[in-house]
Amino acid sequence: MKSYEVNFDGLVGPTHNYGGLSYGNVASQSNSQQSSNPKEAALQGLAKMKALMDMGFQQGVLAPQERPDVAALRRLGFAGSDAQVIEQAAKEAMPLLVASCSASSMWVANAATVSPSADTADGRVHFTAANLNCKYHRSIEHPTTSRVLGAMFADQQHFAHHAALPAVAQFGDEGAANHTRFCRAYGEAGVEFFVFGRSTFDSRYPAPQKYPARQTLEASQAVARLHGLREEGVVYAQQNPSVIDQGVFHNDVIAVGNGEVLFYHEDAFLETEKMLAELSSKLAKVGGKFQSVCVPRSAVTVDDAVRSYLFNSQLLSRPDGSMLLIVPEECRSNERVWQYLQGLTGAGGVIREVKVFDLKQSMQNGGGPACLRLRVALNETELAAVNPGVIMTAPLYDSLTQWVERHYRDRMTENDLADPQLLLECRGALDELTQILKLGAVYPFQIN
Ligand code: SUG
Repeated sequence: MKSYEVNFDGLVGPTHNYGGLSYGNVASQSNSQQSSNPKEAALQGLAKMKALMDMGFQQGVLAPQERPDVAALRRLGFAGSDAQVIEQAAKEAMPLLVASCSASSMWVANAATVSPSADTADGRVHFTAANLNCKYHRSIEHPTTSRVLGAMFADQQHFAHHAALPAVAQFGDEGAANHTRFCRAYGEAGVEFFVFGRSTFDSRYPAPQKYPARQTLEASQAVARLHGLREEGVVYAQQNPSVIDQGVFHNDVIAVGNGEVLFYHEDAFLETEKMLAELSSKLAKVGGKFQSVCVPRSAVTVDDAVRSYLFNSQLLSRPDGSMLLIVPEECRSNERVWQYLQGLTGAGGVIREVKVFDLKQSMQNGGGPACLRLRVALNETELAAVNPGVIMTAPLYDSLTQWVERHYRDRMTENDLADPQLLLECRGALDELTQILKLGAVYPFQIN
């Protein structure tokens, strides 16, 4: 049976802004308070989806969330009508209003961890929504994420959904940003690779000194248990704490994998040799031949990687078995990175082509091509069971582009977030979106 990797990209929501909310994420901190352009952000994301679809890849779309999140503000004690809640928060606690307005759900690599059916004990595709509890503005995403994923992958015969892990730092879980799967073919059993930043209960693992390690080993282990993964099909590795302290807040900022290939920076992991050997022997047991492509620090520094997002790229398989790397424009403007990429594609290795996309609006908050997509490996039968409303087609691209043009502002600053009219605009837009994507009622304003 045929199988595919389907990339579901997060559609950027209408409140996209630069709130400076993510300590440890260099771009988010350095662009704080700049004015943003939500319309351009959404169109940049849609252009990437369309381009991948046109290249023959399976592409889907994941809906944004209701923002401002008035219900979240009410839980923090703001009361009255929706407009009063927003006005009061703007007056008394602007950082909370900004957090409740973040369009951060666009980075759907953090929406969930997904295990394909070939890896799981019950033969279903398993999803665990990420609790994202390291940052308040992201910790409020998972209830709606679960409803949206439930509406996209509704068929219980093929899809199993798990609620987010307990919402405490000990089980900090950032979803697929710290998870990669290696396999010979998408429909065959593979090796799931979980990368964590620290351990909650075992003090032998070192931790970063400056910035938070968002993913714990215990969270990764819980997800592997929930998904019914075999021990032989799982590898855990620790991220190098010193790169976290240099701004590598997720593993997908320093490594990316696809098929039998891991593309990574020399400084990405601890005990790299041991980890590579384990990946290689476990993949061999399911018939695969592991290959690693290490980028030396002498060619690209960790700082270059953080600024250019070289590793936050999409590594995609082409029909001839070679691979294509989708990188952000910032890779072309970094001389060392661009030179490295020219050498890489010219060397006759597995990565043969690089395609560049302008995703500046998202990049300025620390979200590159890989952050914007959730990978779901599906066989033909499972793909047919996905809600067809969320699979990208030329007509869907046209309707989403027109929808963005109709509803989105082209400039957003902190003052705009305090405008109660924005809430009405967003709800109107999202109500229409759920009809376009055939999701049913998924937003708090639609179900309460
Ligand atoms: O969680 N930025 C996101 C970026 C997530 C990138 N995802 C992956 N690497 N997979 C984060 O730090 C910034 C929001 C603000 O500052 O307005 C933010 O949430």
